[in-house]
Amino acid sequence: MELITGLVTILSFYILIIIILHFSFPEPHYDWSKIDLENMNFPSEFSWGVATASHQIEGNNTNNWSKFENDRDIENSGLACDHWNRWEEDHGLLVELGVTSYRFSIEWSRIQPEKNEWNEDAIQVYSEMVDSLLQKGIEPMITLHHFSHPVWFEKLGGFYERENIDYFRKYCERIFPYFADRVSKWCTINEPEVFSIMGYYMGMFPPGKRSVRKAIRVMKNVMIGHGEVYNCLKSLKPDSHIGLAKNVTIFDPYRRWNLIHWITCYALNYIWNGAIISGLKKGRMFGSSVKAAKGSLDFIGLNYYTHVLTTPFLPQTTEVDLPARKNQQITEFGYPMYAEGMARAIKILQHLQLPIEITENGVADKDDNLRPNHLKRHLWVLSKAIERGSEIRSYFHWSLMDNFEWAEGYSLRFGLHHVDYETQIRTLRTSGMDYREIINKFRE
Ligand code: GCO
Repeated sequence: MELITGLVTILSFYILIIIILHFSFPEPHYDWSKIDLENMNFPSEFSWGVATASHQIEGNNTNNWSKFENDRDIENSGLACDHWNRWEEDHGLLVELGVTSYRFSIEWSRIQPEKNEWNEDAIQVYSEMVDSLLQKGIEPMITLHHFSHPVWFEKLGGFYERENIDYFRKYCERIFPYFADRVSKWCTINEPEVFSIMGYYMGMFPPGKRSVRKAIRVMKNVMIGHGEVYNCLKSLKPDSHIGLAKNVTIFDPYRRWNLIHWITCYALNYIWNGAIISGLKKGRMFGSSVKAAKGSLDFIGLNYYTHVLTTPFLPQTTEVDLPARKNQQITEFGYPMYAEGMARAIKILQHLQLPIEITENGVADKDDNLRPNHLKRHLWVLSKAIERGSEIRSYFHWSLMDNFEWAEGYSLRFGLHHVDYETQIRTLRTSGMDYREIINKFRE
């Protein structure tokens, strides 16, 4: 009898916990058939953009990534979109789209190919790019580190070694003055969590390591690096706007009645989102100090793509389809389309009490079947968040054109423009036309 009473008590307790979790952390799914996607509103000063990254589009870079591509025998980025030679043409595409801003990254390995070698010509090219954008009325946002860095830095241990942070800071300090008079928006680091976890735990990004301990150490160092660069650049030009691009992935338990799934969800959310927010807010992550990162932001960039349904059996590679809810559409990356999560990601970042820039959002979809709807749903969610009072200043679609998608190579196409890699011809997709129309409707 006592055993039965005991079991009933445990069971009731379990059910109570699950009920509390279920109602405290809902997973909303809208009935999109009842939503009028035309019904959106954006303030006239809202900034409309697209985003790219140097290694994914420029072609012929020699950096940690090109080295990894060769060492691992994975698909080579090669000529990519040959943007280094075609950037003027590509700036024309920006004008055709009607964007008011453009996020791109400067390739560290072009500017400092060796530890003691600086390439002024490369700086000059980026400087011309900035002039060209400004002449076209397009505001540049520069990312200083978007996954790629010079081979010599990688050989020294990259961000794994705390003392190497100095090289990154010195590099940023050196190039910043060339642009600071014309560029006011900067992202120090793109996705510190993706960079560390993919490179040091999943082993799918350089340097291809597989250790949780290493990934955490790199994440902390990258955040210290971010903080140091922020402080350094702000001292050079206090009125610049400096932030970082944070990938916020939403984690939900796969089975909402399973406590183990909730526990995994909580742990992953801390590692991916919570730790970095804590580093930025409190200067502490994973129980240790990252003091330089505390308060080191003028805005927070949000890169939003999807939610992950958690079980204790975590995928060890991105080459598997992640679990999804019954009616969800699956993107070519293997994760579901979940626009509702963008509102949740915004809420998470609101803990930082800073303006938000949507620095990335997009979808891998080679035939452009999903992208028009994907784009509109996310913009609709964004527009509602703004109506509710969230301070969101911009939206940068990922990406201007198809490009080298890291570990996935050229198999995934994220572009508003299709790129024919044989001829380098760019062709605007239907989604690109839709984006152009939306921008046109709302821009000043
Ligand atoms: C990232 C990067 C981009 C990707 C994009 C699509 O999130 O990995 O910032 O470089 O190409 O997110 O996956």
